[in-house]
Amino acid sequence: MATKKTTASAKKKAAPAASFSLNTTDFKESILKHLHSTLGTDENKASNRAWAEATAAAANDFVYERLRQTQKAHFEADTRAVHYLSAEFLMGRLLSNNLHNLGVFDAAADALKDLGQDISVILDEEPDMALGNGGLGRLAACFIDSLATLNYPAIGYGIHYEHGLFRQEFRDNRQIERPDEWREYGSPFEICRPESVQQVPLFGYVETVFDETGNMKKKWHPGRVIKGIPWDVPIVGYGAETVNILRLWESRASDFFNWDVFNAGGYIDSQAENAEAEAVSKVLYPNDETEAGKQLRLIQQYFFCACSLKDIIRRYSRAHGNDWSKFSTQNVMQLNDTHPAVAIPELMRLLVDEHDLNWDDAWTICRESFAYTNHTLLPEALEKWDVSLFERVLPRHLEIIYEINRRFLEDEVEVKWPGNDEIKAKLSIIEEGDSRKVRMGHLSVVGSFKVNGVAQIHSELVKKDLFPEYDALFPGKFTNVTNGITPRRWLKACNPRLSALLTEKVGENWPRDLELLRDIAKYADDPAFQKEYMDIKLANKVDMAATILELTGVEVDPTAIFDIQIKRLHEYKRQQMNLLHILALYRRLLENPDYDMNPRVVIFGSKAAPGYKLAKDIIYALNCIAEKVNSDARIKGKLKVVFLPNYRVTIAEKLIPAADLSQQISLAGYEASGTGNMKLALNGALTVGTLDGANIEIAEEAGEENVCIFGMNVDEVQALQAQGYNPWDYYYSNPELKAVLDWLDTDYFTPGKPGELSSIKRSLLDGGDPYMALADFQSYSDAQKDADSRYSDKAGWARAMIINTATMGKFNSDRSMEDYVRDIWKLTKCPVK
Ligand code: CBF
Repeated sequence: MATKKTTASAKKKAAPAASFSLNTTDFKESILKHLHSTLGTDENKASNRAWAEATAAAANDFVYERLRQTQKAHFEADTRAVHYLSAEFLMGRLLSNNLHNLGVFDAAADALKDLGQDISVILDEEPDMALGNGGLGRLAACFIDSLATLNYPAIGYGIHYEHGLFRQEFRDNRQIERPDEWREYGSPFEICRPESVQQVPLFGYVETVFDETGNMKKKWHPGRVIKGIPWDVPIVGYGAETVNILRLWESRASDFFNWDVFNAGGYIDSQAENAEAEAVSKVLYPNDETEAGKQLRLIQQYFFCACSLKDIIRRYSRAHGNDWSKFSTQNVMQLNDTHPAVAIPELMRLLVDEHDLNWDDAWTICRESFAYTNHTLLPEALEKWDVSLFERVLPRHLEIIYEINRRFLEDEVEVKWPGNDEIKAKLSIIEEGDSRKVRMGHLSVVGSFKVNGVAQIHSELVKKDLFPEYDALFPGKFTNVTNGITPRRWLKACNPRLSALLTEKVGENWPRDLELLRDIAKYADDPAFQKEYMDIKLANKVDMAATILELTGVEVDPTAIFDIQIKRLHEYKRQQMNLLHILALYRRLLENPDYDMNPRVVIFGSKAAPGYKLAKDIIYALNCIAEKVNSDARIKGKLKVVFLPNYRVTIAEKLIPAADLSQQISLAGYEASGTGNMKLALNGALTVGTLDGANIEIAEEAGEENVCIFGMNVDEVQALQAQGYNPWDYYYSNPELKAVLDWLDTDYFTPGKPGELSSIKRSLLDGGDPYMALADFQSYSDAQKDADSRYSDKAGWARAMIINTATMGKFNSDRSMEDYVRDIWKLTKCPVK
């Protein structure tokens, strides 16, 4: 375990009280008042949903008041603010989170109890707000929670998708996708702001015109204009001093166009136009790090960036009129991946074409205002748009990008590397070839003042492998900010038993200052504390076992090892390697029913992108294997496999407190950071992981002896790739591996249908095993064996879990925010009285 940092006990102090108080009686009255006057119903007939909405409304009385105070304070102080532009915000449920952050969860629970209601049933009414795919969207949600908690002026900007990430069902063991209906009956957590509607131009052509002084100007004649309607979701900081907003844009047909068409007798046409406009914010693209080269996606990206920038400019102009000299001191825009990169040419267009700034001044403002976070090195996820598509949808932006690129190549690249066309081709924002493309990653680097990766190793690889020439050209532009998670949601709210124990030991301020938990390390060898800690883990596992039974019909033993892999399904995350290990265990048990291992439940939660065939095959295979293994009496229940349907934030909140092992088994160099790894370790699980992403930093914090590290490191992976990797070598040299791979070709798991699982074997052998699962298999299997024997040592295991909880302070998203503030955003806090 790392020894450092201030002693926790020195910092022990009471959490700042919320700036209001609400006791059980007041809360009860408020819920009843809202049940009657907001929902128009009565306690004798109210549905669970009505109770939930009345509870939300009672909380909102405080949220809105704090929101008003916050906005007033920000306006009066006129301080610099960060605008977090993100195509995804994976918020999960809001009611429980808001009650916790307001400090009134217990009062609400007691009030509901007095009214004959169970708060857990009421909270279960709320659908997840799943406006994101996975890590990137959930990170954005944690960050805005932390920004509000730390009293920083910040706005999240995104898209108000009508349908978030699809609902996953299993039919005959296969994933099927159903639409998500998170706001079918509206949502009490958002406020429509029609007064801030924006118009968004699209398509059309560009005309060259001359103004009265003879200066040449460009005039864009859009072919269509759609409307962006803002919905504000209040973001309640912990302690509820600051309430910031997340502003999400919904698309609608512009009244002007629609009305014209309608008046001209084209009722059907006007409906079609409505539908087309509304399609823009209709659905979240269900991709995670896979390419989605669709016109609609480019329009989505432009739509929310255009609305957000106009909104930012509107707010700026209210205080500064037409004086642009302070724009970049007042505003910073963070690009969450390349999805909002089109904001760069859009700001140039607004400044040059609409506000008459000259190019150089506008470009200086742009470059001082944007910063970019890279979240992946996977080439397929680094967006590129066909020039022809850009030209059709955003003709003026393409011209601007060409001009940015021309100046960049001539004034910067040529100066640094005179006459070097090879480097110019590499750094050009436009990729030449059969179909020319706009490289959004390049645009983001060129147009930003800082670029950061999301874990130390990832940020190094961004510099070394992804953008080495840019790093040489722009010294100091590239930096690292390791990701984080909010301890409010991911420990305090989701694991109330452990939270209570921690509060008892280190005081109530740890949800803000997670480093305080270091203090519990001193109890790591204390048998009484170990018992308390492990009793809590067991109670959480008992709850989880009930949820598993309810969701899948599978009965599991809560004393077994709960071995959990929860994340999107992708070959680089290597669920297929976990699958091979399950088969190896099963085979060992069949060969020897007394095979020495602790009972184990392997639990998966994961969605596959609907078009990602192999990922869906892996889900199918795991479900088929689960069916067989779970019903095989010969292995005496020593191994169970569970795939929970429709994995989402709410399921994660139940699983994470119950985990013993956290599977973080990506091929080294491919997982930028991971954040599930942080949540699981904070709740005590031991990481079975590769030296990839934030796993490395988790091992540094917890100490190598408290994690199970295996597999090749990045250098070894790159060396093997360079030397020429041949998966068949591993197949022929490892009999167990060969046997489990061959098993996939039989009909053992798919009776009467041999070959149904063969695509997995094929991808690992004929397909070249791009993520080297076979190369790491033996080392993975050894690490799992090591984890199993450690589990048998009850005191040693408890100690390791306690140390994991104690040492995850670094991964508080408040720390990430302070890093961004110090190194990139340069914000000052704006406390709200
Ligand atoms: O940085 C947040 C997360 O982003 C991803 O999910 C992404 O979408 N690129 C990465 O895959 C994660 O490693 C990372 O933690």
